[in-house]
Amino acid sequence: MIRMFTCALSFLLANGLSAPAPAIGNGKKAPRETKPSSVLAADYTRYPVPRDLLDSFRADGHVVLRGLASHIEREGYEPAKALSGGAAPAGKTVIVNHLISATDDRIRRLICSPRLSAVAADLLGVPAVRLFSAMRLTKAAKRGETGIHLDAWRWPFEPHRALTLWLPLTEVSKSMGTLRFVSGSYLDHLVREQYATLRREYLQATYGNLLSNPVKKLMVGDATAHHGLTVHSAAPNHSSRDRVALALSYYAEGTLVSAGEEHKGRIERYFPGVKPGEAAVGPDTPLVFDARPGGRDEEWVFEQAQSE
Ligand SMILES: O=C(O)CCC(=O)C(=O)O
Repeated sequence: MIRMFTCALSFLLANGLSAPAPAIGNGKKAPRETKPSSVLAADYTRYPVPRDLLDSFRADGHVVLRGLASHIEREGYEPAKALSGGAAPAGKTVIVNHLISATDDRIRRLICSPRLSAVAADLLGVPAVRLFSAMRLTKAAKRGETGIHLDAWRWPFEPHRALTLWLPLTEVSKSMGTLRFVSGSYLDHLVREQYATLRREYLQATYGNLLSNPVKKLMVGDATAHHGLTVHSAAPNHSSRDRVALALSYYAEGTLVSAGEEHKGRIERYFPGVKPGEAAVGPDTPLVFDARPGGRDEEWVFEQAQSE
């Protein structure tokens, strides 16, 4: 609940709208902030996804978005980077820090940013999206590759309209472990129908040779986006520096909770009280972009990519 509130508050501030007036010592309400803060308002700028990138996301299930995070979003990079990471658990190459409950305003503005969530909506060809997870991913110097996988394995909802934005928090080159994708894999019939039961060994044997790395280098503010059913992995970090990135996963409003037994624990955690087949709405999966009629972002021109 708190998370939903703080995302909503970040949104209000980013839009220069009035936040609820805080109570002051004598019980009276403090005067409302009526003027938008130009700095925060600047957060709410549109990143128009060019048609060719929408088309290539539809065809390939991944795309590179240069300069996606404006300077305001990047403001959140420093505190996100500064979080202490701890050690990678045995057998893992990447340290994961969950940021969804972060209290630092700059991190909250970053993970709830309408600029980022609007791009997720445009790529998916839907008018509204929820944020499912926000993770800082650290691959320490000299650590090996992130195994081939599907993000949908971890998602307790139907993943056909869902994606992850991966934003490096420091400049990264290919040799530091950027993501590698199998183009078009998210359209494979088998992947779409049986993603939950496919094993890593199967993905490796079937797609391992088809993984390709679309970029030599990503600057701070650049991002890659991949569909939840795109087969992918990440290269080893050959450098002597940690590779730190942010992964934000979004799903379309209207998505349903999955039916499989394997999702039971996550359904209880993310969607308490919601049954398989019902709308995937939970207290920790805030609606971060809504351009439906009457929705918060209705005035934004929605660049409708054809729905799948
Ligand atoms: O950062 C990594 O090494 C892996 C990230 C990944 O696979 C993802 O964000 O889906």
